[in-house]
Amino acid sequence: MKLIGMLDSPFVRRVAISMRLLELPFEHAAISVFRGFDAFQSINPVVKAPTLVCDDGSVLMDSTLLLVYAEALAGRSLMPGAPAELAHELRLIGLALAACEKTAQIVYERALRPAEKRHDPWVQRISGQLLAAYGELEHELAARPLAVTADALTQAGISVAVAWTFTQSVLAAQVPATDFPALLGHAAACEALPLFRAIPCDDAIELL
Ligand SMILES: N[C@@H](CCC(=O)N[C@@H](CS)C(=O)NCC(=O)O)C(=O)O
Repeated sequence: MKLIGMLDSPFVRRVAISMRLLELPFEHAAISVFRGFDAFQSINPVVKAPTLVCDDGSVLMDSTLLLVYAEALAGRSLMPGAPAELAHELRLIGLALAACEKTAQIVYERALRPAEKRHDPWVQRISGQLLAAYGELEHELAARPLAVTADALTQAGISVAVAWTFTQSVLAAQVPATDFPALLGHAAACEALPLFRAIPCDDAIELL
């Protein structure tokens, strides 16, 4: 099984950390969807990170779908089974994924779109959505902290920490850490775990 994509992508990183936690062996190929476009395209013509090449040759994409497959392989889930707990978990994951998506959109706007073609209302909109996602997450974590030990970590715990670290690595000025103490504490505790340290968010952000 081979996971394709850079670890500076939160979508790739949450899958890599989850697969490690699920004790699934896999190879990792750090191919960029930008700098490595041709190599990526030869594996997955759609060029989406993460991509998973299964042992039978199937090519899967989308982090959430990869995690469905990984959990089926592992025979266990990183999510609670009881509906009320699951709804809470899914809400946190949805907020974290929205934060990742909005962060990536802002990075793409800044790095890829020529300045004269930027549309400020759109940038304002996605910036507001990003802050809204982290505002909601902060509220949730302040009321009910997530577990941060390797044996109690859930998918929400992983995805929230990965999202926060990603945004802080590229947009720290736009999302001041001091405004989000619960998120800061959760991510710091997760990033200190050997599991997270083994799969670091690449320092050299080079457009995912
Ligand atoms: N919903 C997808 C989002 C994945 C995504 O947007 N990945 C980015 C890298 S961070 C990508 O593939 N960008 C290239 C593109 O969309 O053309 C997931 O959860 O995997």
